[in-house]
Amino acid sequence: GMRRASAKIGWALCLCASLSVCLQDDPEDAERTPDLIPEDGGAGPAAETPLSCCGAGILQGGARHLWTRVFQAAWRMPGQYLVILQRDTHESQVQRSIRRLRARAARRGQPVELLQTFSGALRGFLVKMSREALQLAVKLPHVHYIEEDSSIFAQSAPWNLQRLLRPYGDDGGMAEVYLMDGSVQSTHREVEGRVLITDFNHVPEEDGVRVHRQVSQCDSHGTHLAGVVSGSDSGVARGAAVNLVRVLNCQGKGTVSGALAGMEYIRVSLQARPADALVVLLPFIGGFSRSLNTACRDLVSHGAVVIAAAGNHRDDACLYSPASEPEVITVGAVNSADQLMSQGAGGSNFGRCVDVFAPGDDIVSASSDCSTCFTSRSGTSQAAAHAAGIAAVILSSNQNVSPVQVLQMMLHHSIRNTINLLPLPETQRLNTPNLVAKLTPPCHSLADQELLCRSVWSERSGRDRGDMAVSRCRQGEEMMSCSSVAPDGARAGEAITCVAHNGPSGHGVYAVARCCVAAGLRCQPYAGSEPGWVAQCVDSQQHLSGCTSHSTAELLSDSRSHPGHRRHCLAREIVTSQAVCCHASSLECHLVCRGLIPYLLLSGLFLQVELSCLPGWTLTDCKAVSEGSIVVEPVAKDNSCLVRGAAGENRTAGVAVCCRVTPQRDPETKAN
Ligand SMILES: [Ca+2]
Repeated sequence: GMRRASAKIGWALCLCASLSVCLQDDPEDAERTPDLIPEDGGAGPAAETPLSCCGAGILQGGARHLWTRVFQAAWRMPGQYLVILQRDTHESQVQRSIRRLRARAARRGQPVELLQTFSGALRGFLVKMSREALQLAVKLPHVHYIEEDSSIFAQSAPWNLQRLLRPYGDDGGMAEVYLMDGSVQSTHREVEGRVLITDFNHVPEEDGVRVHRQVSQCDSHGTHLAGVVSGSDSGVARGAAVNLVRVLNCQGKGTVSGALAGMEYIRVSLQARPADALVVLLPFIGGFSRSLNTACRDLVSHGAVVIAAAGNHRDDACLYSPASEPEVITVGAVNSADQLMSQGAGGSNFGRCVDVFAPGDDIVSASSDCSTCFTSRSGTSQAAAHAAGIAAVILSSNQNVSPVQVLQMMLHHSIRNTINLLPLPETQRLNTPNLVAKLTPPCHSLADQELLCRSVWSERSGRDRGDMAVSRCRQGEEMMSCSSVAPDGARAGEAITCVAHNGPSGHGVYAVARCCVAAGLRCQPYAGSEPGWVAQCVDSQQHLSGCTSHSTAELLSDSRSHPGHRRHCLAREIVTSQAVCCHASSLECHLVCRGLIPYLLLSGLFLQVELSCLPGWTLTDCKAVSEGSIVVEPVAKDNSCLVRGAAGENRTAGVAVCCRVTPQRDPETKAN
């Protein structure tokens, strides 16, 4: 009784206890600590893990999560655990940890079966063991966290054959696409000669005792996707080479541990034979997995463009992996009318973790029924395969573009504001991107010639006073503004963060960073020296791209400063202002400022103004300036800035900053 009660009362205490045990490394202490792992079905902190660990998260003090498993109970694989060790753990220490775990478990009559070791992006091992042995594993030295293995699933389902896709006109011949899927019928006429089946194969057994196994069924998902990526009639990038890494079985099911092993295989192949243009396509989904997201991030840091299905659960994509990983390009699905794909009770996932949507409904491509057969399928897998094809084309026609530049170019050429987001939950309408990916116009190379920006939304902060939300730009991007308060900003060369604070009676805030790429772009924040002081760009070469503000004395719901001049950010008495100042060759920035005007909505009269940048200019900042104390909501969406306030307040204005990098003229053209 006491044991259970103490486990329920203080998780933080339990974890602290286990940490001190780790440090002392005294096996006998283990007997005296309470259970660290909640029982199945119990409402333990593990159930909250996906939310608190997800993406650009909320800063929360307290317990270190040592144990994690997916939110979706049916996808869990109890008894199979990924023991992830600290990053700098030496190979010999990994082996020692395994031996130690086995020895300790053996003393208690608990067998531990080692299934796999990881020595790539993650250090650790996969074991089959009991819950009792798991209690011992948590206390091993060097343990970073333990994740219960879980299932991942292909994200498409057969659909009626209705029409053939009009073939696209580019080839993507320089790019190599690693497809992590089931198998592919490499002799299909659509993909013949372009698909390599690698020797990697790591899949769970099919469910059910008497599975009617048809070879063509095993191939159906992968063959269809390979066709969407590079099929000669139905493909987006018809010249791209596809390498299959088999992580899904004939039922379209795999495991997180299998996917991790597959990514390690790709990593090793890359080290042996570096590729200039590499895309990794992950057309599956599982519950939120810290280890899977880490492995994706690692592939991106090695130069791969990693593209994942958003998932077909009509749900927040942030609750799933690899969809929730910010460094991954997460793709939702739309139908031929550019509306969200729906499939019975399911449909495309959405939310801030989705980067872009792509065609994913009723897509005709290669069928594994015969070498000349076609079929129609729907799903976010198909959408992700489209995006992978587009990425292959971008990579093939632009030398040396980074993964984040590929994302920015894909967003820049997307079709805007066609999706009706009203059916989504209210909190998801604001941060779901209204963008449908399409192919870059041929011969239109943009890399390094334009300023490209996107909005990056944080998770919503908690509702308590002082709760914070953090948004981060990806590696290679510069933050040109932060739409809420930023107390610390960033120093040049460090990770740039955008922090928003919840007000005294607030209901949670978002931090929205404007993250941009351009040749030689460098941004730096300058804070006013004291509250109430003007913040300004000191270098005459720099341009003001945005203003942020915060108050240490009092958290205010109305504490936004604004760019009062071209190079200044004004601040009110107790507010510290910060100017974000950027430099790039031929960068120009200007302010757009306009008062709010009455606007009638169904719910009543509002004051509103929408500010847009002129063609060729990119929105970097969007703020509301108010002399009153009303709640105003500035929202930077795509290339326009929407400011809304309550009726009766007429001293409110919207302020936007628009910037551009003028394309460098060819000196020879100039001479003529
Ligand atoms: Ca992303």
